[in-house]
Amino acid sequence: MLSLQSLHILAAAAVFLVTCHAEEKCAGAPGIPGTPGANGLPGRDGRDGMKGDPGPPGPQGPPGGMPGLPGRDGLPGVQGPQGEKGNKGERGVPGPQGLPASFDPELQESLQFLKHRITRLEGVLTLEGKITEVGGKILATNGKEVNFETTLKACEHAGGSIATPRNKEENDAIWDIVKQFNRYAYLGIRESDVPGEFHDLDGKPLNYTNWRASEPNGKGGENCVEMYTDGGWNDKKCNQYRLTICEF
Ligand SMILES: [Ca+2]
Repeated sequence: MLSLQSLHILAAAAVFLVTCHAEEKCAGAPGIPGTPGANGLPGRDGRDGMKGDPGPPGPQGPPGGMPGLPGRDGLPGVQGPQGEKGNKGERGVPGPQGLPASFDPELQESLQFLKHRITRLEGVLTLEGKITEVGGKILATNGKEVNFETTLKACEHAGGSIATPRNKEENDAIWDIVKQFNRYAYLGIRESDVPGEFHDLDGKPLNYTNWRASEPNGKGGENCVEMYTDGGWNDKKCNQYRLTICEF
């Protein structure tokens, strides 16, 4: 039993269907919405986010807790002062043996060159009266007058020793310098523990002497020896100022 209203709807629908057939395209009537579908699978995880700022330091732990890990090394300190010089090392192993000097032409040439130069230098110094050669010795003065101890030091400092005549030839050579400067000079001779007995500075007895008449006469009171301007010797106190003459 269709109601009147339903008939109207069917009639409209029929007209509509006819029109539809005529145009061969139909706009369907909106259907009834279906039921919602089931939930899909969960999506994949997203990428990691950026690292956050460090958090504030935590509160201090209770007293008596375990010590923390050691901190990092600090900056290097200022350089300390230089240490003391160490002990001298042991002597090294000797190197390989070289050619004998007589077989080494280069060395021989150098020696000849040096010999030539030294001979010329000695000639100049002798000519100017700076040195006197006698036997194997070279005698020289700096022209200064000082006491005995200072004479010893001055000669040693120059690489030599105080003039000590071992024979008449050497005594004459020293005498030449004494005459040239017209000053007395101390010799490398001293009185021994026995008064009146003199020896050289090594403590050896004298093989040559040239005492003046009635010298030595100090009897233990004059421990040094000076050369007069006549070349003779006199025992004398060591604190006088005498011409420095050294031998090399
Ligand atoms: Ca005397």
